[in-house]
Amino acid sequence: MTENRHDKLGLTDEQVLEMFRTMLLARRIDERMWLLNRAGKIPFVISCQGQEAAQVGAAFALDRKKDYVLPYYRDLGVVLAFGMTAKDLMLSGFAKAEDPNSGGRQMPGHFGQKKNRIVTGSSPVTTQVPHAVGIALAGKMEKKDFVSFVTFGEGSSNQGDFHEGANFAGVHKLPVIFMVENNKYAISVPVSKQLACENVSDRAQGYGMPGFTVDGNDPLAVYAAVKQAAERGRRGEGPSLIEAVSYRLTAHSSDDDDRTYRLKEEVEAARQEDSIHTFSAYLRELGILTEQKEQEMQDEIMELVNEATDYAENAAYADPDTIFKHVYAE
Ligand SMILES: Cc1ncc(C[n+]2csc(CCOP(=O)(O)OP(=O)(O)O)c2C)c(N)n1
Ligand SMILES: [Mg+2]
Repeated sequence: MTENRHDKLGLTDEQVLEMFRTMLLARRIDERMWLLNRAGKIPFVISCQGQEAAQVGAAFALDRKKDYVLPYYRDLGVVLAFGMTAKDLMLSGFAKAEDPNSGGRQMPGHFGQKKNRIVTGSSPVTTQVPHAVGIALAGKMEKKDFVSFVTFGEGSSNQGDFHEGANFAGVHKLPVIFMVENNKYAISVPVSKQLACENVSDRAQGYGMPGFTVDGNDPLAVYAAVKQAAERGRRGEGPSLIEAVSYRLTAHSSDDDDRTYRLKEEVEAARQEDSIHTFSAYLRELGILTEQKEQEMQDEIMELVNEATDYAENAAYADPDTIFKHVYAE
């Protein structure tokens, strides 16, 4: 018999259903974006597929009314949980004026929405890490009790920005949660050629913080780790490093052909552990999700995705006269 694990974590049946729904919504938006890209309608996709459990599990462990998130380009699950909508994301895919991230100026995946404390990032990977540390420092100086949550890939954990940010946060005991989404690849480079240590979390020790490696296909495992890290941060005990291990189920982006560097058998094997299926199975075995309920959820989500697609496709592009907005002082 399947053991009820979410109960022990203080999560209700409604909350885990909402976690599953958010994971599924992220997946369906992402899948639609690939279709639109291949149909020549949107220029670029960079996927969350395979990482939804880690993203949603983590976001649900935070205070979504108070904490700051500095997501990286795959974090559809994080930004949806923090209040971005399917429509917002489609507007970004189509690069339309109403895109909340940048008014259609940045590439998709550069999430930013002030009202939901989603902090915009740059294209050079890992630059969001020192930003997150700075926000945590500001929070500490102003005696606020939010935590700052930042994500990045395992490949990006080799960038100086990570090491400098982690060290500063460790020295000053700042309320930052560093979450590495280890999807086993940095474009074409497998993790065995990226890291000299076994786990990214091993690096935590060097910066005076705890480090944990968790199953990134299990939203409850990630939830538990991030919850602890957030409590630690709010108690003034400093930062934590969490590595959520999963697998990148798609090519790096819509401009990449992964058949040139990995076997399709490897991808197929990873699909067996796809959290969308394993978490659905968990909920079904406990009777929280039924076939009928899941179908209703699928239908409701597809309607949302269809509406968002139509809306964004028909929305206006930015007025060329606004080209210098947010670039020069007005
Ligand atoms: C500083 C910098 N170097 C290189 C790139 C090009 N680049 C974009 S994504 C990426 C791979 C990052 O891999 P990882 O951190 O594991 O994240 P993943 O894409 O696997 O989620 C690279 C090299 C970049 N954007 N910025
Ligand atoms: Mg990676």
